[in-house]
Amino acid sequence: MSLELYFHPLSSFCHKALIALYENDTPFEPHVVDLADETSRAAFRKIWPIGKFPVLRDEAKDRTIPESSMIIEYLAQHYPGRTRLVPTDADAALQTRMRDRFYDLYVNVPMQKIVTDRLRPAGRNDPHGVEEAKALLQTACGLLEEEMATRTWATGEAFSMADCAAAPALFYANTLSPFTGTYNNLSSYLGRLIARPSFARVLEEAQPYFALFPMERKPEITRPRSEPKEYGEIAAQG
Ligand SMILES: N[C@@H](CCC(=O)N[C@@H](CS)C(=O)NCC(=O)O)C(=O)O
Repeated sequence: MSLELYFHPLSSFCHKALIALYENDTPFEPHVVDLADETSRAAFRKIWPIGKFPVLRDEAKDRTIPESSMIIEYLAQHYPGRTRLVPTDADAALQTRMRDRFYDLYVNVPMQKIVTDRLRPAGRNDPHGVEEAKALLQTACGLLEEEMATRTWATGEAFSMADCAAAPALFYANTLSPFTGTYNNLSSYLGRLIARPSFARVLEEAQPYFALFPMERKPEITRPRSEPKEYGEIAAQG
């Protein structure tokens, strides 16, 4: 097996890469990185000194690929499958990359800021930064809510890299402030993402780790009961 993925099952950016791998049943060797463990962290930093995951290692081509979007671009180029993660048409590819950037920078990053602030040592929190992140997240969700009124997937009717980015970002954002009632189109889109077998598998594998998630309320996956477009909402348990 030539591909290895360094990741953590709770990490939203790692979910994004895992969805892409599972979409095309791309074989890879998983390496779970435990940043709390000195040996695991040091071994990972030898592979990628920046220390952020996911990182893909391709032994056959002797390539190390960091950054979730670059990993998906690399897979689309070198290990394509039935789901075309990046369209071949240049304009469609641009739309996909734009949506990928939007979900990463304006949904995932502010969501992470809000969540990771809870992990900071007492007295070292950043309330101003968290307020800014909350405002950015609301603006982004408002724009996406309008956009998703007429789309099945992030860029239209075909599942792509942009949906790999959207799934974990929206999943965790919904645990901070549930979409139902406020962002109904986004809520339905999230339901479709959760019903997608690739993301359902990622969430199932993350389930044992949710106890470590620094939330007041832990996320729980509610499976679609009949019509995937309408169900699949996330409930939060107290
Ligand atoms: N731009 C990067 C972001 C990666 C990222 O922020 N990963 C987080 C986990 S979701 C991480 O490695 N956190 C550990 C740390 O910052 O020490 C990507 O798209 O892969």
